[in-house]
Amino acid sequence: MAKPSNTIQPPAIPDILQKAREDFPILKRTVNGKPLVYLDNGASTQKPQAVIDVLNRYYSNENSNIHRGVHLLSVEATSAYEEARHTITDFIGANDDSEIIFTRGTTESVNLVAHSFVEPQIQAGDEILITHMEHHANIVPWQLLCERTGAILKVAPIDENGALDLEAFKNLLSEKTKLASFVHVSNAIGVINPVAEMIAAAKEKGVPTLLDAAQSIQHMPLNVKELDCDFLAFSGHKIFAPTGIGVLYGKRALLDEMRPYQGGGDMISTVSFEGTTFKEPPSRFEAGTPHIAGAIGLKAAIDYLQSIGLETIARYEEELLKYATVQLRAIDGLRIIGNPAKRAGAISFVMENAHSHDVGTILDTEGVAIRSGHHCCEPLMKRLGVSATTRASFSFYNNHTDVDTLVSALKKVSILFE
Ligand code: C6P
Repeated sequence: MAKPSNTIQPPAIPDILQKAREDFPILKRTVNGKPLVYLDNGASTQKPQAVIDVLNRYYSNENSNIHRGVHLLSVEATSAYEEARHTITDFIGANDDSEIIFTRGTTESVNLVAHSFVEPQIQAGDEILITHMEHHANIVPWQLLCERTGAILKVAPIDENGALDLEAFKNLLSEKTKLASFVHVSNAIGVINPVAEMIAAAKEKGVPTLLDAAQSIQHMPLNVKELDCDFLAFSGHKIFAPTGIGVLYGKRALLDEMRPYQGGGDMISTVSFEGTTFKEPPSRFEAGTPHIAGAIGLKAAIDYLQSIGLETIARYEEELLKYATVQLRAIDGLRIIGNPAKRAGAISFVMENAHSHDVGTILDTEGVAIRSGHHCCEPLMKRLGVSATTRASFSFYNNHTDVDTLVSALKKVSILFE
């Protein structure tokens, strides 16, 4: 069958994004003697100099524990940490800072909701609803919960293009559903879910929702009040901030009713051997010394992102993904996996005769970093009839030259494995 044409104009790069690329020192390095082409942003994004500088400044000038000391360093570190929380409140449109809990990342945020919100109220025979395209972080915590409680995990189906069956999702919501937890943008195939409709349908049935925004928060503007989700989770390292820091947003009324996730320092009001009382949210859910530098780095990353503007980023990335999709489709032996109507962040594909790990290794020799494997989405891979894919995942600092380098490296793979 003739391959589709690859005639498409490269997207124009807005000046602000052209300049922003210069802010990422790592993008100037070489890999295997070739300029780095970083297309593994779904796994983790690179860090701008502004974030690196803030971390350096924090450790050089303010490093201290928070909420504990009366000395100046502790006061400064505490106020920087709490300012970071406030930045996130504004960034996602939460009502106030008490709705923002710092976690280690999306995974921990989901586990926190499972332990502290769902588990105390779920009974054998009750249900948790997810979709077939979830990351393992939004599958396994629910399986473990079901094992502990006798609850049942329900899975909304998707079609062969990777699109959610919205009607089936709606039909699976019932009075037994204690939570609907679903991904906004699939990390593995880039499909954008109709989350506004999913949340509205859940609300209609009185079902609380948790939105996994790990792969959307860095690509499009998000507002929790407009979405009206009950919980939202994301990871700092996928939004240009350090690893080990993430966020769980929760509506204050729900957080108030929730039991602690972990016990320890800083989350208590009083402790005696007879019993302990707990602080109000968010402190109740932040036991022990948190990742202070991580939170401060996350604030710097969000400030940086907002100085560019997520609308600009979303518009440009959409064009870049279109350009990449057309170019990739024209490569002999390459098949894109998942063809959603709306895509963000990632394109996944397989190559005839070549395992995705071999593709990844060959691309690496050309300086191109992509991810290969099941992308922590084994059920999704199985549904789409593959065991693994090669995934190119994009950020605003990628440009059409990156895509062209990927494409020419893939043409070499195609010839090699003919
Ligand atoms: N996806 C990827 O390469 P953590 O590991 O907690 O920061 O994020 C987990 C997670 C949850 N949901 C989605 C949609 C995700 O994409 C991820 C992380 C990475 O796709 C690493 S597996």
